[in-house]
Amino acid sequence: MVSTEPTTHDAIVVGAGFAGLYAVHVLRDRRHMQVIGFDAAGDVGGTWYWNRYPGARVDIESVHYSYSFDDELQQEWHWTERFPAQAEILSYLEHVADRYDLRRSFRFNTRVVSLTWDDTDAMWTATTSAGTTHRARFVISGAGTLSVPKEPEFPGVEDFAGEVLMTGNWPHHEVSFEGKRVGIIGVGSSGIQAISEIAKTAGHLTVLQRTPNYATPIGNYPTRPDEEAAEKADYRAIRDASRNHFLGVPYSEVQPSALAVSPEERRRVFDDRWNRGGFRLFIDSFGDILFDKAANDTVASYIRERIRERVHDPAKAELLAPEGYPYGTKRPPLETDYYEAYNRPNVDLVDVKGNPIAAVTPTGVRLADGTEHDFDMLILATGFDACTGPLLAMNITGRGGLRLADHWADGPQTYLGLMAAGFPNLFMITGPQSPSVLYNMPLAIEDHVDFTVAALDHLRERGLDVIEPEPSAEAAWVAHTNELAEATLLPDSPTSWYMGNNIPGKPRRVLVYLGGAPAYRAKCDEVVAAGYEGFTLSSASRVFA
Ligand code: N01
Repeated sequence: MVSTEPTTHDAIVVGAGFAGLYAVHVLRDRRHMQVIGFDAAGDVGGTWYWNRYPGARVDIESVHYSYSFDDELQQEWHWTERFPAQAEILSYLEHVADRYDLRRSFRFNTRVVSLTWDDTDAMWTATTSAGTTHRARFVISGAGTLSVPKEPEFPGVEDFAGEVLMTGNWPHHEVSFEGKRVGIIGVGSSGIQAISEIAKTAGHLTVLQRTPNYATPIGNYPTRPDEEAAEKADYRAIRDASRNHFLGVPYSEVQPSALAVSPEERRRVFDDRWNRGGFRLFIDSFGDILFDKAANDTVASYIRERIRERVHDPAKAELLAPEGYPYGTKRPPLETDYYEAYNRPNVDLVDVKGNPIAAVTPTGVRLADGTEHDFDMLILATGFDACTGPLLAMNITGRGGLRLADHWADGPQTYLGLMAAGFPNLFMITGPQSPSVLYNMPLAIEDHVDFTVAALDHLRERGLDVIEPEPSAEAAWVAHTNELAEATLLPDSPTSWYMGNNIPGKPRRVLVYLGGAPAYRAKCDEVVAAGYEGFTLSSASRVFA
């Protein structure tokens, strides 16, 4: 029997990925708070627990994509590759869980199904999929940004006779593609990584592509001992440089404008960044490619040219070369041998833009013109209900019965991308309208958790225990994030989860803060220095007695 009596804690933490693990560590071990964490997964790992499809790997160098909060941890951990695969990142998070004894504070296989604020005693109540209820004054959501896979939108998918697999919720058992006819829908970062690997063993692989992507080489290589030693010797400087970079990686060779240099110099920069890999082409070539269409055209046409060089069949190359939307307005994927996969005799490419998928049938996929493609296995790499999806999935109700779903009916409304007016003491780590996915996630997470803990300290030192944004501060932040987006080319993308328009019916609003991590941190520092400007701080006992 599950007890229906609520248990009471100082804080509830949602998620056991990078955010939840760090939040539990800090609140429990440094602030000695009584904390309970929940995760729907069977163990720690978050994104890296669920996304275990073939080819899944990080696309920020792990010297940067890792925790910075403990120098011993960053010194002792050894990455085997520059851009490690999912299994190694999961091992890292398991190591973190062991090292700080974090698992004992979590309940796994337990999803938070509702979160309700009680105005009478200023407490949150969480109900879980296990039928338990838990109360706490503070809730820290580490539910993630890309953790709710997009619902399949293909009629008949439940009648498919073979296996349907989702990249964002990949099975834990070994999946063999040997001799199978595999169909895959989606060529975002997940699809591109999966296609490159699955092509190697599938009997036949058919890629159903709607919008071709601007994928560029990741440039992965086995860890070089001399490079690792040099980085570890100077880790603090590396972390400082990362935190002071727009996107949280310490690249430092960006030039102001693609239009201010000669075509030869532009080509030299593009070649250099292409060959060195990572996000260098995107964020360390020219500073205006996300802001000026003419500048963007130069890099877009460069990438098209490089794709055409790599794909032997000119018809396939044409289909793979993206046209009609600017580079970087959809999140740029990084790849290894992706375009070469299309040179294999067992790989076909089908355009489903002009001729969309009409239905999934028991034997495969039928397109609008009636063409049928038969498969033994269908893979959905169709993306996520990004940024807002994981929060809305928790059925959050704030002050006076205000539902988060209603508050955000026209798009997210937050202050600093961390809290929402009417939802006191609910901290959304890497929430919508924060730098989140446009920053280096582990650092973005640490910054948000540290801000949260400092706010709790500030409250405690003053005998207070409730913090929430003022509606006017929230409105100003929403306007600011929208203005920043309007100044970029992002709204020009036909479908991009950055803008929420990859999900039918979702409001088209920018979901990330585009001012860059340093400007964001400066704003947070200003808010704190001004005594938590834009927040109302109060005492549960005084306000609610
Ligand atoms: O999802 P996506 P993702 N019919 O939304 C297609 C992170 N990530 O899981 O573009 C046909 O990018 C859709 O087509 P279109 C990273 O931040 C990181 O790949 O809408 N096609 C698109 O091609 C990334 O950006 C890594 O026309 C349909 C694809 O599905 C984010 O996760 C690895 C369709 C979805 O692409 C999401 O990436 C993996 C339909 N009805 C992911 N619906 C790293 O490397 C959707 N599509 C760290």
